[in-house]
Amino acid sequence: METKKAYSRLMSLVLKETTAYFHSQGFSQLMPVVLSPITDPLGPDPNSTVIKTGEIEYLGQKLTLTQSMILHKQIAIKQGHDKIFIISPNVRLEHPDRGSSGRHLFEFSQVDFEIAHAKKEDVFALMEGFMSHIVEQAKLQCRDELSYLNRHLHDIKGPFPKYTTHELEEIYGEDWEHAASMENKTPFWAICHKREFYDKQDPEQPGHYLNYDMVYPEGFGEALSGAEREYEYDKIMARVSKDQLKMERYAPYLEFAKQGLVPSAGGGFGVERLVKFLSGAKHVGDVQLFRRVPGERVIV
Ligand code: ASN
Repeated sequence: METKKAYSRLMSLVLKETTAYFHSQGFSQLMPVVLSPITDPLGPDPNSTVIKTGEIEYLGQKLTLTQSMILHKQIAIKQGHDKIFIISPNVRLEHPDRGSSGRHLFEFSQVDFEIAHAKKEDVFALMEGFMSHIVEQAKLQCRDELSYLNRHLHDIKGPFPKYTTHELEEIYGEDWEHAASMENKTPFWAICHKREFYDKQDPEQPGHYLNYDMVYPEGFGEALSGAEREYEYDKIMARVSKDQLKMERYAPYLEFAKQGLVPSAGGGFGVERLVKFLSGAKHVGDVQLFRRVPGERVIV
């Protein structure tokens, strides 16, 4: 068996079983958006190394390449959808230095989902069930591929441990992600990150956020990021202005927000990073048939 083929078989399994799992939980699958006047600002975030947002001009309109579908997810929920997921291509033009992290791509796909009126605990339960399902199915349906790749996967069962980022910083220092991921034997949740304006601030503890990352064990690092969302217009406007974002870049989204968004929670996880975890690949680019690694020239 070719190594590339083993990765592709695992990728195919992930796409099939992700779709099956989210359908089994009552989600509708939506089509992705690739070009839009609005996209996720991805910051301000001190850890972000996106050097610019991809943009094209078409018939006099400036359209950005999707960095994530978060804003469209909130608009879809406002339009009456209650549980949605999208396998969404994202373009993030990362600094070439990120090529050596083993975890960054400038073009990848994420499974982006959102649930109306949900809380973070609903997302925890959904994803804990998902992780246990996907590992079980990989072991069952891709036994030959895993054995060829010499990858031994442990069964996964929720609930996962939960730590605040403040606790993690105290134990491991500011760069806690890698050390904590190395030390844990199961995926875990890291709660409360200072992040984009759409992640809800805890009304009872200003300066704290109702958001979360799911982190893989064994040093595989961040798997998912998500949050309960800001949905009240005044709060969104205050956050957008605090982040010094250009209001006009978000005008169509802010117009929807003015008419009233619906409370929701959700998240997104990278498909390639999940395949990297399942296969034990060294670099996330290895699991892509057509590599998109920051700093490497694109062949095809
Ligand atoms: N998909 C993430 C979310 O739902 C956002 C992101 O990818 N930046 O919060």
